[in-house]
Amino acid sequence: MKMLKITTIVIYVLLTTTCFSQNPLNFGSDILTADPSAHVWKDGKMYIYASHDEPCQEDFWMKDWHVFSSSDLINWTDHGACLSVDDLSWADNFAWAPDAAYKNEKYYFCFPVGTGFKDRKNPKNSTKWMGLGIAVSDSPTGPFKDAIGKPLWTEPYANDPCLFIDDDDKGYIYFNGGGDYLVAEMADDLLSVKGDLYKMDMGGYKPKREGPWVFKRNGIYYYTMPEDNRVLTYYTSKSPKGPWKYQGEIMNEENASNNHHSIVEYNGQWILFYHRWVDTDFDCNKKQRKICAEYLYFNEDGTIKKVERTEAGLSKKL
Ligand code: FUB
Repeated sequence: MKMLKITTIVIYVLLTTTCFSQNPLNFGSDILTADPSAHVWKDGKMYIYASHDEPCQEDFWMKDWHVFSSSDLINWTDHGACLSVDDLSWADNFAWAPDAAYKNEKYYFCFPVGTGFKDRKNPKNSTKWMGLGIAVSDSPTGPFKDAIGKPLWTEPYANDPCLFIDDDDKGYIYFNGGGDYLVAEMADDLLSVKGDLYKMDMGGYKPKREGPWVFKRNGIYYYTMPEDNRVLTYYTSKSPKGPWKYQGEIMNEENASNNHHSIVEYNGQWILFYHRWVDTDFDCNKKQRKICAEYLYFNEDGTIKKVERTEAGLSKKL
């Protein structure tokens, strides 16, 4: 009897922690992934465009990006590297948080990359520069080909792009770079910026932040971001260029670590993808980044309900 009880408990623990534990997402290997940019394309599948950490990385020296896809958000396929800095003539490092878009029956991959290095002890010796490139493919999984052979612009410094296509098919690029919250309208072919970078009105609140993510729901535009690089917060607006109204926190900070994210609707349910710093088996014994996901809910008035990090993630019953 005692044996039966123990076996039942062991099976229960295994089922709840192994089979039903979906965070971090299971990409079928111990690949280290961060900065998930999630999109649902016309085949109905979810695609994640992610940056790829080297094991035990120290200063975000990163070389390529991977694409993952899933039909049930539980079983994922790693389609491999969709682009690498080795494919570029103008940058050789910092393959950071990318984004993707579908327009003109093509898939566009917008990527931040750079050159040089950051001297953290003597910042005046730093030579690091980062800019945004644009690559194109006929397939959502790539391979993508650098479409213009140079960055979209060289000044100002830019990383963490969000390429948002509005319902009227106009494309906008939002990015991280300095204290200004900038956006630019993209040319119809998404291969250049149309007009000047536009400084958005953020309602008087412009904290330090990284990767913005913009989406639209029920006619409201949402500008979401890791505020102070760590706490997911958001603004809303009636226009893709603002003015924006600050609305507060989506997900709190964990271990003073960065938390890049994206928010997307899948079969009527909204999902938050984000990364978490987790223990791994790598020799360095340091926490490393892996992508996780949670359901996200809205209040009646369109505000976002705060999201908690869970082990179960998307395996929870809706
Ligand atoms: O992955 C490199 C950088 O770390 C990203 O570009 C930032 O958003 C942060 O997640």
